[in-house]
Amino acid sequence: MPRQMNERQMTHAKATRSAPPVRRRGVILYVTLIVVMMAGLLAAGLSFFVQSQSAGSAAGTRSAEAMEAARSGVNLAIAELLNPARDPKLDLTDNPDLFRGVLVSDGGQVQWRFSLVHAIDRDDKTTAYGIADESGKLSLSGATAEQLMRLPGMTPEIADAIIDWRDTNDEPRPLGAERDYYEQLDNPYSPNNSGLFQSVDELLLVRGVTAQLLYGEDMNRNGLLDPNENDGDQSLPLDNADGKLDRGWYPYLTVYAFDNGQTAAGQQRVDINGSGQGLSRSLTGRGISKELADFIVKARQAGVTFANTADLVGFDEAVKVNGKDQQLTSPLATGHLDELPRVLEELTAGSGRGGRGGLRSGTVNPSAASRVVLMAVGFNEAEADAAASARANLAPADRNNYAWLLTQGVLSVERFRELAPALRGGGKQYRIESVGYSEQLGLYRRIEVVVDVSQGNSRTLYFRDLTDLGPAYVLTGDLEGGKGRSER
Ligand SMILES: [Ca+2]
Ligand SMILES: [Ca+2]
Ligand SMILES: [Ca+2]
Ligand SMILES: [Ca+2]
Repeated sequence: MPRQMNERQMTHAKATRSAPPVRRRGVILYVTLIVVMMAGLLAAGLSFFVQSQSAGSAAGTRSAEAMEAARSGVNLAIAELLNPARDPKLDLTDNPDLFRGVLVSDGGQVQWRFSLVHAIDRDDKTTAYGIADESGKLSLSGATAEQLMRLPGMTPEIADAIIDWRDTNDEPRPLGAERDYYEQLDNPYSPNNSGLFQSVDELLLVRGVTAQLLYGEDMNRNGLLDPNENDGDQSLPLDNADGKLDRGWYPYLTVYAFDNGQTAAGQQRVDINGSGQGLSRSLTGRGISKELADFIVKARQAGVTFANTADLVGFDEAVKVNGKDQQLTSPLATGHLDELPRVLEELTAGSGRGGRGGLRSGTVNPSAASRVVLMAVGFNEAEADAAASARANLAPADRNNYAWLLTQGVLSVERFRELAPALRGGGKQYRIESVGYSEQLGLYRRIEVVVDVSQGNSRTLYFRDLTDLGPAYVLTGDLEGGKGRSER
């Protein structure tokens, strides 16, 4: 049986053919799409295509065009993420020149554009135009009860219930809830008990978690306090009108971010707890200085096991080498931190967080984490504020690891070593929120996609149509202030 295109794919083909993107970087992707679509067209038969096209209502077509504009934004983001020749200085997190109001089709009377948008937690701004790194969120599958407890509004009962929901046993924690609780409900169900959350929304099944706690007052999910979110019960949502936005837990949690134990370039990190002849060569092979490599090898020979790569910083201890006491001092110390970014990027300290195990780690990337998340993993308020200020001026390449927390004076050496087990570098899972819109028509579609690019291609982990929540962000022209109209 020939594969037939559905209406959406058809409109996609039409929009793609009649509306080549203005920006060149989108071209290759579009070529791929066109090839795929043409293959589908041939299989489906041209007559079917023509017939359906004329049957579609104008409104439906417009809506589909808005969706295609939004999808073009996602395609551009993925193309940039996968571009091996991408300039490391290019800022993908907040780059209005690249991601705001990008023209995808110009039919004279009607233009279609997209903007990539997300809430950002920085001293100087709250909205960013670009792609969000999912590694800045706390992993629901890896968070400890202690970390969960630091989320605003969390209770010990709920934190325990979340861990119980996830852990593979049926033994309730002191304040938790397991199978026997869920199975006696009026509409009984079983706890997850697989070790891994499937979605953040799954939290709603956990005892004590309400929509109010999970989603807060931010009904349109833009991280901004909109008028209806601060007028009490005059309009939905039912907020407390206190002039502050309760964002709930949703923006701080993820089930998608994981550390696969690889460098940004895709190489497995070198274990500093390794041994033997090969260790020194492996280290210098990754650009580690002879001096530091020698120190690591010596420490290993003396029986030192490092808990974390951050423990290389300021290491200064008496050890026994061949039965003799010797003071071992790391060359990596305050004033000599040039290699720290490379150390954090290229090296690991055994018992790696690789593979699916990475999903279970409660580590976050401070370059992308909000203050709430930083505090959840142990930063105090002053440190979280200092981190938010420092990273506003960070070069994009410096966000790949967390050396800046030390080199920019955000943390002391002691605190850096203390917090390092909860920290990680940049990830390969990204959240792309794209609004496709036409100012002339006042129409938009808004979508949210999470992609994983860790395998060298793009895998979609999550897709959601957010159109019903409003455009939510300042786009351009008529849609400014979120006054756009949606048609579906
Ligand atoms: Ca359990
Ligand atoms: Ca809002
Ligand atoms: Ca309200
Ligand atoms: Ca409020």
